[in-house]
Amino acid sequence: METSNRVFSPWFLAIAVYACFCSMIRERIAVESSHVVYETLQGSSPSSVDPTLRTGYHFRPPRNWINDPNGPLYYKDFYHLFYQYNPYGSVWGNIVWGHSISTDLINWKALTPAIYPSKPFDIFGCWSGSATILPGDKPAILYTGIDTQKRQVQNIAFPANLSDPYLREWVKPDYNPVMPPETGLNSSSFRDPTTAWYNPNGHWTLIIGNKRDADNRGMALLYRSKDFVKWVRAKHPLHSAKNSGMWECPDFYPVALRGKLGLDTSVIGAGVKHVLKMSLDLTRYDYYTLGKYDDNLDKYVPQNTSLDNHSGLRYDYGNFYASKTFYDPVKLRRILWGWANESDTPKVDSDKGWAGIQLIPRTIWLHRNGRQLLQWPIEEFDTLRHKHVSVANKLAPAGGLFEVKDIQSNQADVEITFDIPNLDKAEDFDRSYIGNAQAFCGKNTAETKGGVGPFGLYVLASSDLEERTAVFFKIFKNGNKHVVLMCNDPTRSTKREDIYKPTFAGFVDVDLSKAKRISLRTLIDNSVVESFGARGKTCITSRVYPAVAIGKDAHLFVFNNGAEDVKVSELNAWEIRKPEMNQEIIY
Ligand code: DQQ
Repeated sequence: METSNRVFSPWFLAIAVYACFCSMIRERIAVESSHVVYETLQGSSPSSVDPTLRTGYHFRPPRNWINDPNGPLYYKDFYHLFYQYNPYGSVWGNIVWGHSISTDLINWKALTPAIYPSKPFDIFGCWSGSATILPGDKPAILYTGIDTQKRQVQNIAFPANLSDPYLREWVKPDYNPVMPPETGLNSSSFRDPTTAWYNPNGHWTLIIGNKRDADNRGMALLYRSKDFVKWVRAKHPLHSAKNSGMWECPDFYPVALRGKLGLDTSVIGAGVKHVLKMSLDLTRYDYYTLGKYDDNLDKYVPQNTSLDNHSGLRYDYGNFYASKTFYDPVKLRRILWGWANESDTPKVDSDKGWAGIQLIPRTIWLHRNGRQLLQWPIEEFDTLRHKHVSVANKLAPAGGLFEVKDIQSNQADVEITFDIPNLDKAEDFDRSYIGNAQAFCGKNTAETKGGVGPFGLYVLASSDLEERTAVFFKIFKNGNKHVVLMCNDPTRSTKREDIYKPTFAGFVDVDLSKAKRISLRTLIDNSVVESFGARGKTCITSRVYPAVAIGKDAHLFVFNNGAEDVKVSELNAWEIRKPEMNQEIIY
């Protein structure tokens, strides 16, 4: 099979040309398809991990490689997170389900792997999957196994002991696989079962990611079961889109039309919309549509404001992939977990002894405009805030910048609101970039002088600003409306030249004619920059590896390279404490 440490490689060019994603080729130098095995780097971990650029407060195991979050669930007072894990190295391979527990989703204790190859139906790997809580508070996991014939098959596992709140041991019945690839299905593009929902017509329903080779059609295959053991594929997929390639890690869930409360995955009815997310292997981004689920036909139709292609909405416009949500029955919210890969070379990852993190869990809900989702770090994250500085009503003059001092900003949380008193100097937006923010920001960097903006933050910056990662906004006119872009520019994030430094960007759906202000929250954690624009409307994550701006030598600046002054009406920044992060393993 395939593997990868880096998501990005020359393979992408060939694949993308084939798929006619020509504009993307310009944006992303290279994207590597999943599952490339670096044989020489397996089992070559150093004796201790290199702490220099390692994240402090993002989810990670004690050492080695991780990828997709799997089967998040809540059971008997504990949150559980499983994840794709290589016990033998810091590149992809030998995949098992790592397992950790928490009472607050921020402090984690590591357990031994929950699901690992041990049977003919998963002997070559235990790949991604999801948990469903069955009636009587009984968790079940469905996951993809790689069987003796290297086929992708879907298996079920149950806790060995329901009175163990840690759910340490899982049993895989011998009647597995419960969903083998039937004749006609490509057994190497058949994976990642979702959480099941209960259809009022009397059956459990779930989807599995798939690709039909004939027209490169990505699909969400639909399966039904009355007893959760015998599963039958429906004639039609829940949804599909031609030329979209393999749909990895699909997710399907309801959101309330109003308010922030989340809904159990089985909620269906008039007061909800549904979200269908797929992780496109071709581009390595997570896309979603909002739409209507018809439970009689088991069909999903995206609403007309949701583009059902690679120009559509993304959870995050940066390094964020293979995400999964779950319903938190304690705080009645839906929580999103996403994986951020490294952007360093596999050899360096291997030498460091670690690779991959899960991003800060985000509460996710529908914006009242019904057109998009909003995301915000879970409230528990704020308990890690300590030393604090604030700035109020300070000018960021055209062409100027100022430093935010008195906190150590290599592990920090920064919230800032920019007031833009005058939009007259906003330039006309080049309409050829409509739908392609990333290409625009790739050309127009943080240094490109503009009318209104670029303004924003330089994070993980050296004192002389030779190294810096810019997170910023730029505002344009389009007729009598404004176009707002949010960009993450890592091109000067490090002096090292062997690192992949893609510029990421998204549009921000805000109406500046009402309130001429825009907010930004950025979580900085040594080698990750995770940003939330306009209270979670547009999110961008990137991985950066400074050579100088490390630890105490990392600085934080507010800059404005536009021709118009902007005002920082409010800035609050906190140092972030290190939580308990999987230090000790509980057996
Ligand atoms: N990662 C898993 C697959 C999934 C991919 C293997 C997505 O199940 O499709 O580690 O990153």
